[in-house]
Amino acid sequence: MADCNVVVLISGSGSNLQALIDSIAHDGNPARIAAVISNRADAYGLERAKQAGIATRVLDHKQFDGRDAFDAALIETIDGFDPQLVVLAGFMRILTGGFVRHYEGRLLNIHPSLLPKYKGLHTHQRALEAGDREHGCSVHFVTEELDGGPLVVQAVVPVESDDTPESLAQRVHGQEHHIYPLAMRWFAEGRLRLGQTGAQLDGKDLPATGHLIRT
Ligand code: NHR
Ligand code: GAR
Repeated sequence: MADCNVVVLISGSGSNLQALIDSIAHDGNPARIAAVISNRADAYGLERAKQAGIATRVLDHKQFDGRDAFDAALIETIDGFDPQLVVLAGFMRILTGGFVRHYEGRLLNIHPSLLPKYKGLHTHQRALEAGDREHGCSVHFVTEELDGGPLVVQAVVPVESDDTPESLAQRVHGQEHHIYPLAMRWFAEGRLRLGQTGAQLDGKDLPATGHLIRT
């Protein structure tokens, strides 16, 4: 792929954004982050973007009359940067079908569970309450089905007997910071695409779990 301009959407601390920035600065990741957009003005990730010289925008969902109006404004802002890829990195607003279809095949999300387990929120607590021995994180193409789109890569994290939601979240985060730069790199290199039947890497269908990494 000649150019891969990326727009990153955040709502919070932006540690995944930082991992993407670092992989470009230090590991030769060929993607270029054109802008970071937050729905919250106080998101710390905006500071990380400014530190890295990346354009930032804030679009506060509370200033819009409903999800359709917010998503329409979001599309306009994103498309002003002409991205080949849009990356959700801790973005906490559910997106409308219209938004998701507009970016079909060029919209990635990272989710803190081994999807299809634990879609939605509070994933670490739910994995502990279920007594799971393994937990982890997933990168997937976003489709209209919330947290249900084709998987690109998953990292498995063993659960320890004395884990709390916080301690488990911390180790899962560590893996998120590996797999998101990896997925962005594959996309920027033109190796990753969304095919008719799911995600493809180097022209071959990925397994239903995506590329699986065990630590
Ligand atoms: N939108 C679509 N259509 N499909 C997906 O797969 C999406 C998506 C938007 C965001 C991230 C997702 C996650 O990885 C994501 C995937 C927010 C919520 C949520 O309930 C759920 C899932 C995800 C993100 N948000 C509340 C809402 O009403 C607000 C919660 C808050 O503000 O704290 O939008 O987990
Ligand atoms: C990450 O753990 C990400 O997987 C999760 O929020 C965190 C954001 O951290 N995403 C969701 O829960 C989406 N609903 P970060 O702001 O430090 O990257």
